[in-house]
Amino acid sequence: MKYEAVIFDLDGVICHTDKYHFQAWKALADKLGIYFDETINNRLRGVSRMESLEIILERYDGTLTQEEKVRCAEEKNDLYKELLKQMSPADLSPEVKETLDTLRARDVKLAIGSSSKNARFILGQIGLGDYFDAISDGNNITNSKPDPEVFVKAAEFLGIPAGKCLVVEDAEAGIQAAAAGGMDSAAMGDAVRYHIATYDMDSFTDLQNIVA
Ligand code: B16
Ligand code: MG
Repeated sequence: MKYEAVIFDLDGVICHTDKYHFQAWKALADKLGIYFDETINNRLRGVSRMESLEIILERYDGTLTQEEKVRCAEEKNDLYKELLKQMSPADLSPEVKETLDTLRARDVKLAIGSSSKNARFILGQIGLGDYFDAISDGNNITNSKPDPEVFVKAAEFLGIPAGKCLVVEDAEAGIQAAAAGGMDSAAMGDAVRYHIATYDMDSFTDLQNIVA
């Protein structure tokens, strides 16, 4: 088999939390009087929480101390976590679950490689709390995508060489991170339009053919 492991990004691949990120950042932006829309929100895909805040503050007239920035990020995250409580196993699509089960039945190792510090909570909400063989997330990295660290760690946790791992991503920075880590990638959603991945997918089930 060409790949012994598949490392999945979480937000935008396994499930969709964009609307909750948007709502929570919008509430903060409104409070600070900063313009914020879906296009700016799109730039936050795969980017860490503090880097996301810096992108939002590009349109801020004043200046914030580091302490104030940390408080803003905490405030956004508190609201985001409240919103995440609405998520349930119904937010896991049948095609995602079926594809994961098919890959597992072929003895492919399955891992998460997410920038989010809330990854384990989200996985629990959608009923995949104990599902993956390894989870590499925002809590075990110091450099975020496009740095390959999150995927390199996932491969290490699995004990599989990078050349035998396939990364599935919806963010441009995530595809770049996979390449920087010496891994092939499969793009879905927003990442498809850049045509920089090893494979561009139409649907999640395409993975069943890619990992043949
Ligand atoms: P948190 P992913 C990323 O998750 C999101 O795409 C990105 O929008 C978010 O800022 C980042 O996680 C950090 O999330 O604030 O929960 O730590 O796509 O890498 O799974
Ligand atoms: Mg993503």
